[in-house]
Amino acid sequence: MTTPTTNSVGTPIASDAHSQSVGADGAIALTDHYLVEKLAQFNRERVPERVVHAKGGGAYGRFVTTHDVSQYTRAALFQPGVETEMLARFSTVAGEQGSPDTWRDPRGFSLKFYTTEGNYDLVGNNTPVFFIRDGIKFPDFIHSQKRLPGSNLRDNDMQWDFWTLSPESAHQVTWLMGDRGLPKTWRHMDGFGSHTYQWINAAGERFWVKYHFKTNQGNDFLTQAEADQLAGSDADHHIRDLYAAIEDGEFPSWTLSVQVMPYEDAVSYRFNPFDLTKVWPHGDYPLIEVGQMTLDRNPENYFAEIEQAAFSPAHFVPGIAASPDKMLQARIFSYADAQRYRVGANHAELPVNRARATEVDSYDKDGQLRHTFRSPSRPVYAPNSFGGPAADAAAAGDDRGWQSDGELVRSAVTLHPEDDDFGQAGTLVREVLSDPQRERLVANIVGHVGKTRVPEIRERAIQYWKSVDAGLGARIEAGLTPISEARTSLASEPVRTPAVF
Ligand code: HDE
Repeated sequence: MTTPTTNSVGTPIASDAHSQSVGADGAIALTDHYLVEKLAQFNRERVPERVVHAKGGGAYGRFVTTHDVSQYTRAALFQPGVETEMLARFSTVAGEQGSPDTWRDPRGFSLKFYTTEGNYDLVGNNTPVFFIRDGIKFPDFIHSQKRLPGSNLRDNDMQWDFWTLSPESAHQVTWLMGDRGLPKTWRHMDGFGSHTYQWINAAGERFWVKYHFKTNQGNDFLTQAEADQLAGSDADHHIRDLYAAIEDGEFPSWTLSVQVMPYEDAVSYRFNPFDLTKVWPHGDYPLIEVGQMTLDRNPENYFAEIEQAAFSPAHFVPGIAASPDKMLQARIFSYADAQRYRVGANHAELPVNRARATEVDSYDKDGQLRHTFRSPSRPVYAPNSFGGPAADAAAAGDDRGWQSDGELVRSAVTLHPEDDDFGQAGTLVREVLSDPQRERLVANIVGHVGKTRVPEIRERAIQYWKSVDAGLGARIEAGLTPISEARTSLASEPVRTPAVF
């Protein structure tokens, strides 16, 4: 038995095929409020897309803590045996909502854990480092990765101009130009918290940690040719793969391990342990297994649950806190600000963003689309004499942060003995990559730098790679020579190139 279609307030409607008009062929009547409602609602179906990580997909799942790490953290979700419902969203960075899943890019790896102490968000990437180490450069960095102001085209000169003028980017660009820049699917890539975070145990002892989610499906990648082909034949390749795998009961899973650095080690460590362009060699701080993350439920409604999902690095829970990483601190402001703009002041009330395993009991009230509220007998201010909730430092856990002092300055981070911009990128190339991976890295870089048109930028890119590794740089230079020569011969002909800046 078909139920009647209704309008937005539940009233059955007469037709979804014919507007109300004067006679069959006459003027449409403004009294056709259903026609008006339908067209007006249609105009308002989009919320502003994410300014970065716009293209993505996700699924629900669960995290199970399988090992005892309670000596490092009191966080409820990381106590042995605890199972926590969660949501994951994976994404590219620079592409808009309709862009191909298989463009070369880092992949977002956003996790929301609905814990008994409130929602904990860990918003990382599929690479352990990042392009910059100070958030003030982030808008400029993203501008250089997106589109030229005049032609609205993406531009390799912009990308390499920014990267070669920001040498701290070398480690992440080496990851990006390698296999990790083109994961075969989201199931076949690792995830990282990237930043250094702070864990605090029940005794109030503090530790520095880095998160590693190792895919249990094994890392796998696309070649540039495969990725280019898929970009044309199936722009939603990664979304489709994850959705179908879960539909088919092939639930992807990851093993979470952490590296733990004793609080006191940070000051004298050989690298700045809070510099997001650096990793901690596993020989210094080995991986300690924590638990298993499994994704086993697709969203019922993409827009409601994925497009409006609000992940924020500011969503800590007791036993987990920030660190002196400047990038993490800048992100603590930015995400909720982006969500207030994109989704609205009360985005945390949406089912996907609301705490699920505990009660929200705050003094927040009103604001657009507010629809949850407390009993009228409950005070709306603190302190109060009428039994409203009160802040509880013990329940909130230790948020002393860390020891810090000094004049307010604008400067680069403090360098530690082995800190430089190219060292870890060179180690990655020489000691971590296999020969086939190095071959693909050279080919990918030659292909990408080869699309630059400004000779000075191309020359600077060659020096950039020679600074990473002399042999690698020489091979890239050799690979670019024919392209540069061809460009030089062409330069004599009047070629119209889009204005670069
Ligand atoms: Fe983001 N980033 N980011 N980012 N980022 C956003 O927040 C920002 C950075 C990452 O699936 C935005 O809600 C600043 C590092 C992911 O919904 C925005 C800085 C890492 C996602 C924002 C960074 C990330 C975002 C846009 C420099 C890896 C998708 C929409 C300090 C460790 C989250 C939004 C999702 C999204 C700001 C750098 C990863 C604009 C200011 C480093 C995975 O607020």
